[in-house]
Amino acid sequence: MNEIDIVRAVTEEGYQISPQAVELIKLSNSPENLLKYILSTIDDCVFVIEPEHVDLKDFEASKTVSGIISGTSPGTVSQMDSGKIPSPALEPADSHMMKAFDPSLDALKDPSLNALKESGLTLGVESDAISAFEISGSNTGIGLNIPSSKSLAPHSVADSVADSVPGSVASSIAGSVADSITDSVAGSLSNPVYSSVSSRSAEKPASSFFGHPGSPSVSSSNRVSSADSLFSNQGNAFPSNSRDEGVRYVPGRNPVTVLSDITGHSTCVGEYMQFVQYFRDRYSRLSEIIRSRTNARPIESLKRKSFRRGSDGGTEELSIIGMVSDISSTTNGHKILSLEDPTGSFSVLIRNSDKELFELASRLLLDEVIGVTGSVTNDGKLMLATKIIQPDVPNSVQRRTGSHGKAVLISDVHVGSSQFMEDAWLDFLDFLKGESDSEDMREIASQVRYLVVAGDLVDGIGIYPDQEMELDILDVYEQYRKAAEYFKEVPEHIHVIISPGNHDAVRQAEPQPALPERICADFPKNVTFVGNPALVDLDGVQILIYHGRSIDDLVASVPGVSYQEPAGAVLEMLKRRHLAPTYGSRVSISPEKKDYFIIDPVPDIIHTGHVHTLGVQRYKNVLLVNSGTWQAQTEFQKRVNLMPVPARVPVVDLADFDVKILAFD
Ligand code: D5M
Ligand code: FE
Ligand code: ZN
Repeated sequence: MNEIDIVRAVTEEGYQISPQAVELIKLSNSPENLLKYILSTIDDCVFVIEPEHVDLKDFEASKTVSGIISGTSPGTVSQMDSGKIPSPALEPADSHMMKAFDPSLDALKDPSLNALKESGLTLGVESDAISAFEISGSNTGIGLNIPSSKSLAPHSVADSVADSVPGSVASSIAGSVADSITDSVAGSLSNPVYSSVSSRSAEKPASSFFGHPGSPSVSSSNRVSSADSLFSNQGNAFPSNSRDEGVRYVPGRNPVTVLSDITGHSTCVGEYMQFVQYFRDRYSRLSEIIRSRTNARPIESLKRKSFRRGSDGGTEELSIIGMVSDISSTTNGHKILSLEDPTGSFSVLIRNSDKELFELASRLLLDEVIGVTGSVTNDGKLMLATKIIQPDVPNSVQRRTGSHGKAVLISDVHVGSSQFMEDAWLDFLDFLKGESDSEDMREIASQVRYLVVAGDLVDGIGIYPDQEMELDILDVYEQYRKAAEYFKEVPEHIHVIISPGNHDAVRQAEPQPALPERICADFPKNVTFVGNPALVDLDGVQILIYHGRSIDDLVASVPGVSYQEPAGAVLEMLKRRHLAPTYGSRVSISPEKKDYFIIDPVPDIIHTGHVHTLGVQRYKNVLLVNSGTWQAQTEFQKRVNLMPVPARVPVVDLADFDVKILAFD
């Protein structure tokens, strides 16, 4: 059990832990059991586990412990961890380097807060006072104008369940579960096994990402109930090795290491606890990234007066990290976010007078994980935000260097479609074979080491209504046989990596595993099949391959993101460090143990497709490429005015990340 496992296991239970305590636990000859023991016996009012809570007596230390404890008094945050693991239980309130909330400044510029002042209430600030300028009477208990059906109920699992047949898990969950189970050819969505899974999950309360009890009022406990605990429900409480699953090395002149891939590792059977565990993994890993930049506290602690008061008794600013479970607007046009962490949920007010903050809040998506800094009202029910922090990419992120040659990035080939542009595709194959007419093209071709396909290799069958009207090849296996023939033309030294998309013959729920053996068998040896998404190392350059179905969601919900500039959507993913932030929209997400959509580590390249348009952007040393398509405009695309960019190929130089777009139309 390493440090990360210990910290994760602790935070999943709603606690934090000091590095000294982590070191002590590591010294035990049975760290897992020791940690379970600590977590099951620790006093409820403790937030930070310190060395004093670690009793090695019954969990014999394998090494001497004296050096660890001496020199650091319990509760002192060492240099190593300062800013990472706050110890609010032991630090005096005034030691936090936080800006005091100054009601005389921003707050008074806000007309609604002026209204509040006029209403005779001081800026102390009670949330009841806020209700003086908003409509009161909702069932949130804080008097704000949050639509009652949404109030404090997290979006994802709760919403999905909400509109389902009573007593069963919502269609979106059932769909993803179903897909997870079948692992087979797309289109088998009506398999009866799904309904039995849904009804098995039916009795469980599902109002929370983290398995909080079903009631909209937040539990006073700072941890999930023992029935929902990972420790009580799972044989192995610590997913310690899950992170290493899927590492696969494919040697050769142009080697490939598959670093992260669901293929062969799907654990999902669709039980309620798996959704809870999925969201916990998402939260704990994304919050860890944010925690390196802000000193956040567990949400539960905001409800304690002592934690939200400065030394002078006034309101001080503090930070929390939560998953966005609801976004709503007040009648005065302010925004209310509901944030949830493993210890509870909290409402956050974003005032529209703070233009920059409000603009950022307008781009937030349900289920993304953010940090928020602000001051809490006296009754401990509302935070007035002054800052929103997304996980983002550190400025210091370095590009991996020292590689050479070129990687050709394509997607959305759609073999089998009557709109498949075979002539252009054959020209492309000629280019790869070094048979282009132009000398320059032959020179580029001679440097190509990798060809990466980000999904929709074939058009498939039954993906959209009336699709068969636009198919040249009606049998999906025939489509793959045709594709295999094409790939036999690609020179052997070029290592081809194929990842599936929503038209391919694997489960529709993401993460999708690699194409099945029956299909792969027809392809030549230089093809490596991976899942979707997949993080792959191309001889020293890390590329994250994702088909990009979530781009449809991002275009629909983030202002300024469009199909014409698809790399902009990928940029939004990168800022959230997540490939599919919103659960339950167009992307059907299977609740795996590990959240495969988290962008960690930061890759050198993110390669997406799906929307059939081309886009290249750079953001803090990360190259974002959305490759186009080999399919001309379909009837559907005509109807929605989607102009595809076919037969254009981005070629990335692996030494300097320069991108050239080659045209084959
Ligand atoms: O998706 C190509 C793009 O077109 C992607 O943005 C989805 C959209 N699309 C295409 N056909 C449909 C239908 N029938 N309904 C909804 N959205 C559609 P691709 O995955 O390549 O088909
Ligand atoms: Fe496509
Ligand atoms: Zn697609």
